[in-house]
Amino acid sequence: MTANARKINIPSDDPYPSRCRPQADILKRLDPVVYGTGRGFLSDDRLTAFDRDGYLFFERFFEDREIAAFQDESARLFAKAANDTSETVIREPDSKEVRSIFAVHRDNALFARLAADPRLVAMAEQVLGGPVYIHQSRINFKKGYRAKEFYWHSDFETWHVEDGMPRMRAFSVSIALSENTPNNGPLMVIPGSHKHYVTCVGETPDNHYKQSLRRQDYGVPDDESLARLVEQGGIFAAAGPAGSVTMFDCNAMHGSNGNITPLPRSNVFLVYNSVANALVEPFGGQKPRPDFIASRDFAPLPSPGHGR
Ligand code: 6CS
Ligand code: FE
Repeated sequence: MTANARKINIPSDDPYPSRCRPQADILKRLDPVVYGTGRGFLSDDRLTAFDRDGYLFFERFFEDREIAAFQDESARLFAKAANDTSETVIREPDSKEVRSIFAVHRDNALFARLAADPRLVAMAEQVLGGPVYIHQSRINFKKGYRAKEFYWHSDFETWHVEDGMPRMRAFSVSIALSENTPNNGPLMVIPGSHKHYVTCVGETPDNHYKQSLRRQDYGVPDDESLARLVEQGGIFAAAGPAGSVTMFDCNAMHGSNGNITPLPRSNVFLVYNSVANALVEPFGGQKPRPDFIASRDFAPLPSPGHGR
């Protein structure tokens, strides 16, 4: 359906309109980054840094023995997914190679336990200011040799337009299941980019996720806006050993290069959303994406309390 044929009914009071105008804009973020004010897992310095930069990096968050269990399970899931026709299995754009497996927090006991890890939930409740649930989870395998990139994007821009996430009150946790080196396509985040909302041009195709999870062409920033963000904040590459964790705000501009080395860059991503920010109708006016990408089970994760 062409852009003229479908009326895009963006709510007039939408503070974060995107993919509805012929030119890109950089709008000011209207939401706080850190909602909670109480003590919690993160120190005041860490909270200040997250508010300023939009991400935090923890070199060895998980012990080797913890990560070994996740590595074994992700290898088992990868092998099983080879011939799996489940919609949760996403393949590379130009091969049958498994690129991602979604909804591991929902479908797998070990990753469900990881999503409920008291340290992660305590961090999420502290930053998001209350009870949280998992909006999305996935393992990105980025096996070596021919793995393709994840182009620059703000997750929130997609989650707002295509999933109906109202405000910026969510963040992702990326857990390295293998060593992320400067060469094998580590996650890159633009520090400070979370404070700017880059609107995108181009109208979202129907069932966009069937393409975007393989290679994202819509909901990506224009070159000029991207250059401005990098000029202001530079680029942080999350290189670190297996077990390291990168936590990044839902609106932080991020991406990762392809991986042509023989060294896999496998990470598991967990997205914590505030229960107060539960999904409504997609702001782009289309039908909601399936549950395996954008959960509509808003039941809060058990709260671990707020010990540091
Ligand atoms: O569309 C999404 O929700 C997914 N796409 C990317 C590139 N990052 C967020 C998420 O995994
Ligand atoms: Fe993303």
